[in-house]
Order: sequence, then structure tokens, then C-alpha cells
Amino acid sequence: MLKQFSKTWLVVLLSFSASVAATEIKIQAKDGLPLEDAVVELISATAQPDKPTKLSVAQKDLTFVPFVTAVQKGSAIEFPNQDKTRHHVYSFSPAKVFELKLYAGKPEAPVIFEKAGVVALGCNIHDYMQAYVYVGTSPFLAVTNVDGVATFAELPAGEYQVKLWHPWQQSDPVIGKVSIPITSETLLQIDVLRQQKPTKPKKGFGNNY
Ligand SMILES: [Cu+2]
Repeated sequence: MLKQFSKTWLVVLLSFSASVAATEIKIQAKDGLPLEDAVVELISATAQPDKPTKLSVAQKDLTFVPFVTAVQKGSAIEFPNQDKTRHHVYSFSPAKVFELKLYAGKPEAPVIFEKAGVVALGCNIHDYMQAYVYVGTSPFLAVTNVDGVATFAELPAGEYQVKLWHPWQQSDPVIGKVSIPITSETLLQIDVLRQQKPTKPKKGFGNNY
């Protein structure tokens, strides 16, 4: 059961990073606390070559790790099972419908995410297991860390559309604009309902493994 906190606003502060190679984008909720697991997609006004990647979403301690993953369309994701119990990973999301039937260890082939959109992951065995894959059109994608910071390495200078998504948002993804390198602060807002991240229940609910 997810515990719901009061409605809050998401505030985005785009700030210039001291490092020349990396751009940091800080995301805060209106409560003043950093917001983890927010996806920041930067869409360049000039055409950029595709950079599909290969990432993994593990099942560890009966939880998906990480909770939120962002990849460009065409990317591959592996789903290694690091638990002793078996998992049955699936998605019914239109952007990617798939299932990896009961397995232990690493499934043989990674899953390719060809279509942009949000893919909600679940496990048939453990209902409380939830995670998200954000499939973007741009090669420039990052997920905020525990400090609410999304880091982009080697962004070409120029104009970008900023798209912001969070699993707990209460409205459509926020769209904004930014020039790289960033020279002034920009503010974006999104309605977010803060919740507790999915973790295995402390007692019961089949947690007898
Ligand atoms: Cu499971």
C-alpha cells in the first residue's frame, strides 16, 4: 500500500554547472525538498544522431532497481534477477507490451524499447513491485538522483525543449525551454503527489521468501 502525502508542486531550477563537460539540472518540489526519480529530456532544436543505449533494471530484494529508467527509443534493457526467488516481469503499457515469464538469473535477451512513451513495469508474483521506463525521442535523457540532480554529459550548445516527467505527476509532462550552456535560472512547475516508493511489505503479502 502506497502512503499518500499532501499534494505538492514541482519546481525546477536549471542551474549552470561549474564543470564544462557536464550540465546539471536541479529539481525541487514546492516543499523545498529535492525530487528524486524525475526524468529530464532535452530535445535539441537541431537534429542529433541517435544514441540508443543498453541499461539494466534489476530485481533485488523484491524491488525493481532503479525505480525510474530513461532511455532513447531503440534502446535495450536487461532485467537481471538478483533474488533467490523467481520474478515474472511484465508491461501492459501501449509503448511496450512484454512479459518475461518466471525466471531466475538473467533472461536470455534484453527487451528493446522501440516506441517513445512511459512503460509501467510490474511483477506477476509480487504485486507491490513497480517501476517505470521512460522512453524518449531524444538521446539527451537523465533521471534525478537522491539530491534531485539530473546530470548531462557533453551537451552540444544550442536551444533545447525541456520535457519533465515524474511517476507521481498529476498532469501532463511539463514542457519548457533552455539554452545550453545555461546562464540563468529557469523555473518549471508540475503537480506531483508525493508517495512512498514501492518496497517489499515488512510483513505478510507473500513476503516469506
Ligand atoms: Cu517478483
